[in-house]
Amino acid sequence: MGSSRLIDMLQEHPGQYISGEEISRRLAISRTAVWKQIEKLREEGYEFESAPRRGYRLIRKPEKLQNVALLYALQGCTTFGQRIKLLETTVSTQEEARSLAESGSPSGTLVLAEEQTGGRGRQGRKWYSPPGKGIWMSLLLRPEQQPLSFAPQLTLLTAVAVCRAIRRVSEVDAGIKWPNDILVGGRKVCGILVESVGEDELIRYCIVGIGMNVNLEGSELPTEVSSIATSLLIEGGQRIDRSVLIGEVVREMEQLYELYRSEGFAPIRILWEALSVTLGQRITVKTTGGDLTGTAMGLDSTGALALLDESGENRIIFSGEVQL
Ligand code: BT5
Repeated sequence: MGSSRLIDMLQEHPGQYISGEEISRRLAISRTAVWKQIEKLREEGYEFESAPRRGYRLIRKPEKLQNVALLYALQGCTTFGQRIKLLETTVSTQEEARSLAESGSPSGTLVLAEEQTGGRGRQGRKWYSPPGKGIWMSLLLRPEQQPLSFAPQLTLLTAVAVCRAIRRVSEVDAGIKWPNDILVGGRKVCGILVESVGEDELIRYCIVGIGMNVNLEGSELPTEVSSIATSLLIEGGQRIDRSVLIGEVVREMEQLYELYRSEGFAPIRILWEALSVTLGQRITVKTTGGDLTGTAMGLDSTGALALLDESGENRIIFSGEVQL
């Protein structure tokens, strides 16, 4: 309690020193108690400058996600992100979201964690999710009367939302690699995993997992992925307020989902194609039926990738791994 009053006091005068004496007087605690509180706050990630006689000033607040900041960033959303579960650490936010879905949580519920110990990608691959500097989140959606084929389109819609959000909060030129990667300069900054549970050919619920490397330094990227991965900090040279970025992603998703509901996949497809780094490229796609090489032409009306293969034949690919 005491330390939050101290923070309030330092924030009232941004950038200015407040003397230890004044703090002690205003909080009615001893000078030693002031010093102890400052030390405790330093351990929590606050950074202060202290100077003899002048006192203390706040330089940087910890980068922890906080409910208040998230609620503020999510202003304007009406269903997405209206319930938030914020965790310090968890195995995977996908699992948390799934159990919330099964216990009746509403569409739009958002699960976030500072760290995942068992974050996952597609086909059981690992997703590295070190603490404090990334966005590891899962959004529960309960689409009404949507066929199972909606899930791949939701992946593409999410990629558009993430890309637009990144471009809005940073100078970073993010692009989409079909179907679920966001790349910057050829390296992966974000991955998307949509899992769905269906019943009678219709979707009961979807869980949209988004993993984004935000404020990780080069040395903080796990060595296993350091040659293929990057972060927004590395690319843009600027720390980004994760709450703000989360707000942008979720708001974009809500708006694009509304667009999808009123006009179908066609406008999403146009936005996706404009942000794609895959189109026009000669690529090889690893599919369960073998490798296919050709030029990526675009998306078909369902969201599958249209490829003009080396014999001049048009191929439609529903799932696979693209190698650029
Ligand atoms: C993905 O899978 O890209 C989907 C990742 C989804 C992660 C989110 S985080 C919140 C939610 N909770 C979860 O448990 N998951 C979701 P895929 O296309 O299969 O790519 C996985 C591959 O990306 C790995 O095999 C690595 O090569 C690489 N990779 C792993 N961690 C990475 C990271 N932090 N940054 C960049 N690349 C990474």
